[in-house]
Amino acid sequence: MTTRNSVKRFHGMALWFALGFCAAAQAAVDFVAPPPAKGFAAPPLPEGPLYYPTGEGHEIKVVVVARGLSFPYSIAFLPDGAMLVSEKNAGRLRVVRNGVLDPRPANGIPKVIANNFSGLLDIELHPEFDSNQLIYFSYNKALDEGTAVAVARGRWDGRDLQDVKDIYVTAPGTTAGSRIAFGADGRLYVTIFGAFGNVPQQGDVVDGKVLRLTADGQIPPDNPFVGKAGFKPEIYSMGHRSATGLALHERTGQLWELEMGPNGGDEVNILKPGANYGWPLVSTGRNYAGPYQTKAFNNVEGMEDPVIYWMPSISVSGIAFYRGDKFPAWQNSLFVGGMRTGEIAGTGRLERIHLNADMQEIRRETLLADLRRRIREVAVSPDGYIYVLTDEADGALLRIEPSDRQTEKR
Ligand SMILES: [Ca+2]
Repeated sequence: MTTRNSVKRFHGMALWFALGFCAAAQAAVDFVAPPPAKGFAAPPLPEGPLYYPTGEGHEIKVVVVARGLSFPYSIAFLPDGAMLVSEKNAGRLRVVRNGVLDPRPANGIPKVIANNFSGLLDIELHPEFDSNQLIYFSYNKALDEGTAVAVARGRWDGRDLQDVKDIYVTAPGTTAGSRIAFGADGRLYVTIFGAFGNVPQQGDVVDGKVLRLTADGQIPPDNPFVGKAGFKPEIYSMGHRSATGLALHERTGQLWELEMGPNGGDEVNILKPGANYGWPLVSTGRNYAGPYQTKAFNNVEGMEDPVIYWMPSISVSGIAFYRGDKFPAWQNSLFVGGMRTGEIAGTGRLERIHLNADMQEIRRETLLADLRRRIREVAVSPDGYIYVLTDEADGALLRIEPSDRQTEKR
């Protein structure tokens, strides 16, 4: 069952009930989403740079590095300064060298199954890439019995991926999205989306979970559910809706998880072994038809509360901590991409969350909202620039730099 089909089926059910053919009409009301807003069209991206003021007082410059990317999803930085970009729907791995997009996609990506949430997804370098050249990626693949989420790795030869093989494949029957990241412990963390039904609370399926694997795709013996009846041993944490982002905070070693709620209830969580993050039993958000998802917002026994949340939703996508020398006022800020705010198209943005030394939110600001684009990914390069991807058929790679023009002091 694909997520897209599920949505269609809910709409079909709603129509059927609304027409009065079923005595259980009341039960279907929750699935009747109101008609969507018209939203905002995106103006063309200019040839030249854009300049913006920011809440901390410094001006930034935004440059279009590459265009024509097909629904780009993630970014990885190579030590030689090149960048890798995954194109979700096209299932291609693209390379940007010296600020120029190579027209030739890299070889080595297997055939992917693409829809709203699936395709070629996240890319990560092995922590010891310098010595082993290993690159990991997650994608959706067709098995004989149905579609699955897979994590694969290959060796980067400077142009292409060699010796690509799957190191982990879910059971068939899902087209869920995924993000991957290496933790401070050298383990590979894998998110599997789980927006529909109660699957995030079921220990015998991986949907709606964060998984923890060795770099070879095996199950570490110290995983929290190893040997526990009714639980898959690869599960690290549960109760996640759609975990669209993972970011390692280098100073603390914490892994921060970004999670998309429905109409409200987008969350940032700090991952802990064996913890339950609540979905669909606890949420700060409303569902798409309007009612609150749950009575309980927080402080529920046995459930972890988010450290940051959004109500209404900004449709969260990528997540990254800032570290580097280009934006001193943004040191340790958390950046989160948003694709749509408050259920209105054309309202994507980049959010910056200012954290104190204890990693608590003290203020936040919205950036890039006037681009009117869905921001799919945010990533900080080793040299301290911030890159974002726009989620479009003609998607763009943008770079945020310190301003280089003389302006009047405000
Ligand atoms: Ca939660």
